[in-house]
Amino acid sequence: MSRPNGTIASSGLELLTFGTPNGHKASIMLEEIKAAYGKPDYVFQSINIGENIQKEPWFTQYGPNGRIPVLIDHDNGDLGIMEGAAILAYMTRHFDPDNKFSFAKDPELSLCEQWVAWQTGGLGPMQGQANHFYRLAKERIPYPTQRYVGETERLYGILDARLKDNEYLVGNKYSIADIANYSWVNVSFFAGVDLEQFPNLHKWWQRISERPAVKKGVAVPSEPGITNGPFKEKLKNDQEFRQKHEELQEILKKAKEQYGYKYASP
Ligand SMILES: N[C@@H](CCC(=O)N[C@@H](CS)C(=O)NCC(=O)O)C(=O)O
Repeated sequence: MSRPNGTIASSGLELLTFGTPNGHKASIMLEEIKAAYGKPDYVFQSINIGENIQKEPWFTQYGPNGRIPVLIDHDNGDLGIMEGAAILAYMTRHFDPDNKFSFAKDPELSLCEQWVAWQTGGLGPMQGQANHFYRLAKERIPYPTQRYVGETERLYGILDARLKDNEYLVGNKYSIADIANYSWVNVSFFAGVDLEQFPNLHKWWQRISERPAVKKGVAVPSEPGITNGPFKEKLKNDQEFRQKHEELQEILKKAKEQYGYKYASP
């Protein structure tokens, strides 16, 4: 595929995205709305963030932060919206008239906003740093490794407690609060967090993973390798991968011991 260098549509919705949790928030929502209402359809472009396409002027014209995802509504003056949470809100406001994935009034409306904000301000940034220090950085540094993986575990504990007596995060209805948080929980193993430590959260993750629109959304722009499903398969079947995983887990364990990490949540 050639390198994207401009928009590809002149009407309807166009999503600029990549196979990451923040990208999945947007694509899952677009697929859910399409499945529930039969419209709108959308086109997408794969923005390889490793190639810095998201920093090019044609992209930052729509998403000034130079990060994916960005949704462009060509039918609304080519309006570009960055930030997964803002995309979820936009889709809700314009394309979810029956509040199938949102809420019309309080207390659910404010609680839904709360859990989306919590994901954007807490879970996403912390788990993003856990990814970086646990797995992606060129060197393994014990302090930030245990700090960010530990904080991600604390946040998973908050979700786990919330889901103890609730099937979904708000009002016992699947909503954008679940979509925002699911997209990150769906890549827990990549950040070094064993989801099975959190039984309520694990069941919630399984329940949401079964949704056809979620499966479709997670496969945009292409089938991912970093989500929990493929990750666990690879652990079973690929010896080299399993060895690397065990090494990283050992480094994490030692880092936690070195700094006296104690799991405490909530
Ligand atoms: N707060 C933003 C975060 C967006 C973000 O961090 N996107 C990452 C991919 S998950 C990205 O584009 N990284 C590439 C870069 O930083 O250049 C959201 O929720 O959408």
